[in-house]
Amino acid sequence: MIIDKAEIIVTSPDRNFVTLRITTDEGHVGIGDGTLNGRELAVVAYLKEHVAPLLLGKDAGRIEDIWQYLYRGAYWRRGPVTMAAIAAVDMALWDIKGKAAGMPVYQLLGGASRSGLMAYGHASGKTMPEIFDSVNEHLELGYKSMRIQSGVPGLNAIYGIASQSADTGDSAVRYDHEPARRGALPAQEDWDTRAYLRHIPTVFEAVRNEFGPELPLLHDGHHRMTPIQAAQLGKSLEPYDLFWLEDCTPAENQEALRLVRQHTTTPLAIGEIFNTVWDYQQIIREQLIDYVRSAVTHTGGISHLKKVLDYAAQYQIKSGMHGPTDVSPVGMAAAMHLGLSIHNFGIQEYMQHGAKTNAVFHQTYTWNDGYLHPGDEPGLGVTLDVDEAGKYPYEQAYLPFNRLADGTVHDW
Ligand code: KDG
Ligand code: MG
Repeated sequence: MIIDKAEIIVTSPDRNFVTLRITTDEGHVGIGDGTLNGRELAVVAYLKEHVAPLLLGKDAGRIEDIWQYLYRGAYWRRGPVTMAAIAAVDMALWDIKGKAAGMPVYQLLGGASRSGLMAYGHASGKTMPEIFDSVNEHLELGYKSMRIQSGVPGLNAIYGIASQSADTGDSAVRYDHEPARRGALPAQEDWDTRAYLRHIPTVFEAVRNEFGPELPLLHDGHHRMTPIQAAQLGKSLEPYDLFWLEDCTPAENQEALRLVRQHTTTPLAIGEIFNTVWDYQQIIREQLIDYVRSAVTHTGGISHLKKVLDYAAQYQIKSGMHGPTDVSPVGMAAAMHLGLSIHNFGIQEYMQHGAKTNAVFHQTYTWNDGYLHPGDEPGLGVTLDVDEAGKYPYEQAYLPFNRLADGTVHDW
């Protein structure tokens, strides 16, 4: 199984996706996701200029050795661009290994530890009636747990609120708050943490009153609070029994979470912008979080994220893998194979892709009654329709950014 081709395909059906396609001399083809939202072409250049030439002639079966060669051999380690590029290679090689073995990847990882993966969706709205409509819509879509993001009085545009309803039935519209095409410059949003801290507990109180105590509810703070503000929010949300509070602080300062933990029993989820086990070293060892948020796509692939999750398992910390629409169907499938096989699976984020994306990436994973399953096709179970992909050239797109009322740039 010698690698004789490594191609990078960029396509923008509903948003930009970067896919690596590896072909072996025996004709096996594997694909991997290297999409880094808003910085896609940096990964494309890293793969094209610095990785693809190194893969040619290598034995595709030596996944761990190739991983170490790309990570240690570069000298410059870690970081989102490097780790997304390595992730794309790793996923493509697992895809090939599964196809060569005639087995789905989860079988190669030890087999299924459960029959399906509980997944949460994104309910949101500017007002309470809009939020209730969105929760009802997600219940109809089969979701059994939900993230709730709310508008804040006085703020015009903030993270996580869809600007249109999903009346068309297409998820690309439902989730257009996860930016795909914002033009040549990033959109500006506004922020006021005190207004947010006052408003959010009233939202969860209303949702609990309307939908009852059982529905697992999640919330994303999107890195905006200081440790003491995060502690305050976690404490004020305790009566509403959250499944998790996500990214309450910008967690590259890992020890900040000690303070949050001292004050609240609301479970914490962190890590969608982390790339390696080293980013988690302290917060796992000191049990400062409850869920690991990394995506396979941004954390060096299946091989590396499995190591992070095995480490987390020693501390009863579970997976909560990132699954926004900027993780391609290939990255989502990889997450599902990993989630099905590990013992410490917690929950999977699942924002459904739009119709155009689904026509480019043919999927065999399934969504039934609130549970995902990666399917039983050999490999990852996703194929890329190159002709369809070719209809949608790359379009420049940026994530938005935040300013406070006085003009200061704040974490987004
Ligand atoms: O590219 C950034 C998005 O993936 C991120 O903003 C989504 O926070 C997010 C989430 O929890 O899905
Ligand atoms: Mg998040």
